[in-house]
Amino acid sequence: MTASDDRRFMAAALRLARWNTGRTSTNPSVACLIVRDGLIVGSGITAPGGRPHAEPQALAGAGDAARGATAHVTLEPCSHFGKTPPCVNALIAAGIARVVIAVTDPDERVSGRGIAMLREAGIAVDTGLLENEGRAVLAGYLTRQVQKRPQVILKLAVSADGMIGRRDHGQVAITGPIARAQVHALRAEVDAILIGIGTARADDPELTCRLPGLHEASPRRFVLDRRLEISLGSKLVRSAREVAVTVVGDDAGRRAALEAAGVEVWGVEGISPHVPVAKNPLHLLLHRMATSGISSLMVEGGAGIAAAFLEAGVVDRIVLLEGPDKIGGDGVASPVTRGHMPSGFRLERAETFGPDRAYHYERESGCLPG
Ligand code: AOF
Ligand code: ZN
Repeated sequence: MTASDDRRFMAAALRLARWNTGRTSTNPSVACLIVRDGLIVGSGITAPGGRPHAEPQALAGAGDAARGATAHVTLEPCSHFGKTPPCVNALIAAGIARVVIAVTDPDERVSGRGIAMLREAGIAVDTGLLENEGRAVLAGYLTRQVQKRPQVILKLAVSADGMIGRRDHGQVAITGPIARAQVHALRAEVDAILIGIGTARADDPELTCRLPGLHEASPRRFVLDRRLEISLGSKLVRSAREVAVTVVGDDAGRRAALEAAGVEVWGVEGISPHVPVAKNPLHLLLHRMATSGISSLMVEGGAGIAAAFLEAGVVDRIVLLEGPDKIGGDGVASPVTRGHMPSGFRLERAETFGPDRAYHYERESGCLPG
């Protein structure tokens, strides 16, 4: 097989891996293609929920054709007995001759051992193929493993004059239905979504994924609400038993009522009004999210919240949606516009959704932890 064939199959594996992004719990969504004589004879993606892993599914599809074949895997195959036996053992037992890997696994139970075990068994291993692309696909998992916090994606929708809404107004439509559907697709890909109490109050949002068939992929919803002021009648609280809601704040009296409604309450130290505000409480919150298995977080609400995350230096990506209409004098200015982008972010791509545009920025360093 030529180097360009290797790239082509790895690119295909990376596209496949995106399929289950956001649906594999704490496990990364990994893809594996078994290729023999230039043909794909088996393929697998980490199953929703995280298991089985990609490799045994691909090997099962390939059957006897796996003997002497090449496995293209987006992440180093696992070497540990976890909830499933090591994928490395399965690859060896199936008689795979060569393994091509995009990204090595930072999980300390695996990290390098997967590759070493394959080589010890006489299998040729090539690593680092399309590594940067692989890191982008695995960004949530890698950020949680290495930085002990979720990958943070800041999403803002701004009017043509750089406003995110109208003062003392409910939801203002800034973008059209095509862009909105794209935002829902993004929601399906992340583990959690966060807004502030101001947005919860003004917009009464649901924050679920409402694309057909993807409701189950809705992210866990977080509201920063120091004094637990969220209304028990809000859509968020009323739907808490269907899609999880966590309110971050502290008030002994309100806590019980929220918990009775099925809401989880996190009194993160430093975010509580009773504790002096720590240097940066957002770091504590993100650490707690990572410990709870959250690998990716979309921050969707409020100019103040957006500014706080940017100030804390924890934003990895910015998705800026821009509508064609102006809001004018009573608008709430966005902390981020195309003309006013925080330093250190570069435009990665732009898309057109009907009358709207979407600009994707990524942090120049640190977004793809190494
Ligand atoms: C693979 N193939 O498709 C995935 C892998 O809890 P466990 O036992 O399922 O193990 C979780 C770890 O497995 C996770 O941290 C990562 O190292 C690896 N994920 N490995 O060989 C896969 N999803
Ligand atoms: Zn595995």
